[in-house]
Formats: sequence, structure tokens, C-alpha cells
Amino acid sequence: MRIGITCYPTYGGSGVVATELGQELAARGHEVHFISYAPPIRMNLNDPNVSFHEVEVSTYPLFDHPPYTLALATKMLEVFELESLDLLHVHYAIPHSVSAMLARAMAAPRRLPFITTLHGTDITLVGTNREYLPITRFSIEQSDGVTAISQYLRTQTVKVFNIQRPIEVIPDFVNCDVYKRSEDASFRARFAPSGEPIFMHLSNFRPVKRPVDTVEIFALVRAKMPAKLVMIGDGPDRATAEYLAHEKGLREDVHFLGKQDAVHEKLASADLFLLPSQLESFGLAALEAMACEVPVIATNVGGVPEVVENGVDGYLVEPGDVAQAARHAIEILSRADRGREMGRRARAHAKEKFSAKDVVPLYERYYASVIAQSAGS
Ligand code: GMT
Repeated sequence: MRIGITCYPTYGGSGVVATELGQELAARGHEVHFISYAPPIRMNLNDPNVSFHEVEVSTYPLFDHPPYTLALATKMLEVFELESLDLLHVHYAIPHSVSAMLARAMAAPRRLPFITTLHGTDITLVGTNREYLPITRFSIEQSDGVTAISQYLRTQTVKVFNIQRPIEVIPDFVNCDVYKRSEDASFRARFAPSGEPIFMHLSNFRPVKRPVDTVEIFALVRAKMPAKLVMIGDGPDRATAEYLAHEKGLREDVHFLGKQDAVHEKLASADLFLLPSQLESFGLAALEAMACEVPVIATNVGGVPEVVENGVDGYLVEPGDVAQAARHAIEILSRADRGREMGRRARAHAKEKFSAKDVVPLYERYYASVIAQSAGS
């Protein structure tokens, strides 16, 4: 198949899933064309089946807000015509599905079906904003296919938008051949030279991720035992989290690495992963940690319980309950095996339910059914 994929190329789960999906599809022989304003961060341009088409948005004195949505629609049409795309797959509803809708209309009577994958905040935050709700609903209804990354997100979408059409649940996935345990001695020597357990957090540091709670949890643990915290990613709440670490006298113990490539290499050396989000439709970062045999302490919100089984892969706590999260962390790390067995169960669970080799074929089958349906309509 020839597939056009549009996503946010920046740091964020939806862009990561879109890119990993594109890479996996390319490895399975499909031709994948990423269409966005910048190359997605995890994209491998060395793959002959992958190409990137940049959307350029020209400015004009009248444009206070250059119309990216229109430039994207035009680029989608151009790529469809040049590359004979069979399908567009857009990740994150706003504004990508609106652009795809326009591209499909411009392509007619030729067929350019599009699938929208809902990731979370496009429904739970942005989509519920009154300014975007009607157009989000309309673009979901108009899509040739719609997928959601968890049962929770499907239920929310139906409820919030009163959606009548079917929505397929295809979960986030992880490549378990890439995300696996492989402790890096130099990473340990750098961040935990005396063998301290390494806590890790990975996110885009937006308020919904509550990175400040990560530091709070760590501070409570650190008061009881030696430990180190590695914070990966960047975003609006990073400065507050860094300030808190400084205030608590933890500058030597908390390391902010900013945006990183090859996060699997870092996760593979962690002992415990913290994801204290206010809301999470799936929690891809938690799944990636699990695949690396890292137990997870996360919040009991949204789709997270579909991913992390409480007491098995780690623990779930209520948002903001940093004390309970710290108690669980101390309990895991005080075990004779420092949580290794729990980590192994987490990986087994990740492999069994969310392995790329099982989930990517679900997308392939869904693509084929949407293309066939569009051809028949
Ligand atoms: O909110 C984010 O962290 C980014 C957002 C995105 O769309 O880029 O992430 C959402 O999509 C991820 C990939 O499907 C999910 O794993 C995250 O749970 C989801 N985030 C939220 O629902 C807050």
C-alpha cells in the first residue's frame, strides 16, 4: 500500500506512535509518505520505503495566523497525485483530519480515503474546547475510518461528541526487539555511581503530565533511601520541576536531560518509571518502560489501567497522591530483587498485549477494509 501519514512531528506521544507505525509499515514493504511541517523526530530517512514531504506555510502581511491547515490540505493532495496514495492516515484530529477532509474533496472523483486516529488530548482537552468541538465532531464523522488508542478514549469520544459511527480501538504498541532490558554501565556510572536505583520520567512536561509530582514523589523516597531521578523531555513545566528539585536540595540527585534520541537506551537502565499524569488516554511512555522490564508507578486515570495492571506491572495511585506513590516506590525497591521480577512481568505483559508485531497488522487490516469500503461507495 502507499500510505500518507500526517502527525505532529514534535515531542509527543501521537507523533511518536505515527512515526513508529510508519517505520513498521515500511519494514513490512509498504510505501510511507510523512506529510508535516518538519520531519518527525523518530523518523528514519535511510529507509527506502520512507519519504518526507514538508508543508511550507507562506506568510503574508494579512495573515496574523498563517493557514497551516490549508497548506497541509494542498500538500496532501499534491502527494496523493504524485505518489498515487491509497490512503491518508492522520494522527490527532485537530487540524489534521480537517485538512484530510479538504484533500479528499479536492481529489474527487478520484478516491482518497482518510483515517483519523484519536490520541487523547485532541478529544479530552482540545476537542472539548467550544471553539473546536463542532469541527472535531464533524471531522470524526466525516472520516472514512476512525481509531482510538484505548477503550477509554473510544468511550469518551462517543460520550463527549455523541458520535454515532463505529470507532475501532487499536492500542499504542511497542517494538519489543528495540525496547528491551540492556543495562548500560556508562549510563549507571554517570547517573548512579554508587549503585543507587534510578527513577525515570519521560514526557513533554505539559501540566497534564504533572512532572512536578514526579519530583515530589522522588523527594519523599530520597528522604528514606539513596536514589537518583532522570527526567527526560522538555516542555512548559520543566522549569517549575527543576526549581522544585533545587528547592528541595536535590540538585545532585535529579538530572534533567531535556529531549533525547534513542530513549529506549535510557529506559533500559531504569529501575522504576514514574508517570503521575492528571489524565492519560493510554500512557505510551509507561508501555515503553514496561517493555524494558521497568516497573511503573502511574495514576489510575483514563486508559492507564488498560496498560498497567495494578500490583502486577507496578502500581496505580490517584492523581496527586504523591505520598502513596512514594510508599509503593520504596516497597518495590526494598524487595530483595529490587523489583526485577515485577519488571519481567511488565515486559511479558507488554509483549503479550501491545507488541508491534501484533498491533501493526491490525492497522493493515483496517486500512484494507477502509480502502475496500471507499472503493465500493
Ligand atoms: O498528551 C501527550 O502526552 C501527547 C499526546 C499526543 O497526542 O501527542 O499523547 C497522547 O497520545 C499518546 C500516544 O497515543 C498516548 O499514549 C498518551 O496517553 C496521550 N496523552 C494523553 O492522553 C494526555
